Amino acid sequence: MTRDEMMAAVKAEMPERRWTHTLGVMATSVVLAERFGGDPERAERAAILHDVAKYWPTARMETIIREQHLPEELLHYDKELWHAPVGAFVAQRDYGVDDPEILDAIRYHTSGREGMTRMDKIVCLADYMEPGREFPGVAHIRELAEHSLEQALIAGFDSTISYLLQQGKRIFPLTVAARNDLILRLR
Ligand code: DGI
Ligand code: FE
Ligand code: FE
Ligand code: FE
Repeated sequence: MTRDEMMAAVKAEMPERRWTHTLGVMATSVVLAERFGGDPERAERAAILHDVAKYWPTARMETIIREQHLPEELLHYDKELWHAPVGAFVAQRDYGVDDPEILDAIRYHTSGREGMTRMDKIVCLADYMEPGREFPGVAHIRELAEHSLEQALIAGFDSTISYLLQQGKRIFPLTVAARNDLILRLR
């Protein structure tokens, strides 16, 4: 599938404001890949598809999680987490993506994971800091991202974890593992 075909198909899956967010994640992923020695074209592909399943009905995502043997543990955490692994499955099945790094960047763009690849980090951070994002601390994340992919991403996870704590929500273990691992490797 060409880049334009993929963009048109993804756009049709979501409301206008989510498509605008996707365009922001695409542009930011390219900038970050150029800044930090990643592959801009492949990072952009992952960005196009990263939220492809965001507006799927919960039941449809749950069915895929069960049928495709995605981690069922997800079902015991916030539904907001589900669209990422489901999106990776959809990218492969419906969009013909077979590049494992692109699929992983989609799969882990929400939770993060231990041992994040450069592409995982780029897409996850771009998702936090694309120009349309507004949340407390986003300006600081953008500043850190001028120099360090890892420090900016840690600040992103910190803000998500703080938010989840504040809301009294469960924290998916991969997010804690991702943050711990990034901090360990910084030393
Ligand atoms: O899909 P987006 O809105 O662009 O962003 P995303 O895929 O990063 O989803 C973020 C949402 O997921 C945010 O509202 C917080 C929520 N969430 C719930 N539990 C967790 C979580 N995010 C992480 N990283 N870890 C969690 O345990
Ligand atoms: Fe997302
Ligand atoms: Fe994210
Ligand atoms: Fe997103």
